[in-house]
Amino acid sequence: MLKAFGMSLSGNCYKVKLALTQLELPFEWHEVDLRHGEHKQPAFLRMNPNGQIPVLQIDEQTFLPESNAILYYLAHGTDLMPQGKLEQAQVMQWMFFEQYCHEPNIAVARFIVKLAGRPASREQELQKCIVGGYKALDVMEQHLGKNVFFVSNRYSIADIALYAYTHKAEDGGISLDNYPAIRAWLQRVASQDRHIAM
Ligand SMILES: N[C@@H](CCC(=O)N[C@@H](CS)C(=O)NCC(=O)O)C(=O)O
Repeated sequence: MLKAFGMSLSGNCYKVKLALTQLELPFEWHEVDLRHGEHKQPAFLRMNPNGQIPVLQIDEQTFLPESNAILYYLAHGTDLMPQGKLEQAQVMQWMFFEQYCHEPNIAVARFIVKLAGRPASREQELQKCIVGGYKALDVMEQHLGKNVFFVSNRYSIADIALYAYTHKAEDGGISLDNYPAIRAWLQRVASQDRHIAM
């Protein structure tokens, strides 16, 4: 049985739970206590030396960290991953975009506001994340104005990766009011079979 180590408040961990659920894969969920530093203890570092969640345990010896690598592993050979070489590369394109341009802004803004209580010492960083977050949303809006999903107009792990923090963007003070195509896409994602809320 697959085991997923994560925290329910985390969008990166939600990606994994959503894909496991939609693929109807049996799994055990292990909630990791980040507040007490469980992810920096030797037992956790043996699974992920980088000390971050999520981690997927595949067998006794095999641990896979990095949310988008886990999505790739789970989706391989399923309807959540397109068949063609170019389409698979486009899935990677959007998942790299998510990790480099989207998550570091939208997830971090959410963390600063919602989880860290918006300390004055992080206000400058927050404003930078908000600017970067809107820039990422502009790119998504442009694409979703012409496409119903990110790749081949079919729901895939690219949508799961980008949905996780986009649908919580307002937690970090990033408004979706000016993004009608993104809002319509969020609804399409939420209406997929076996969708679960974060
Ligand atoms: N690139 C990683 C990022 C994972 C990540 O940022 N995890 C956060 C929770 S969402 C974490 O473990 N933070 C604790 C830390 O970095 O010490 C992924 O996509 O899985």
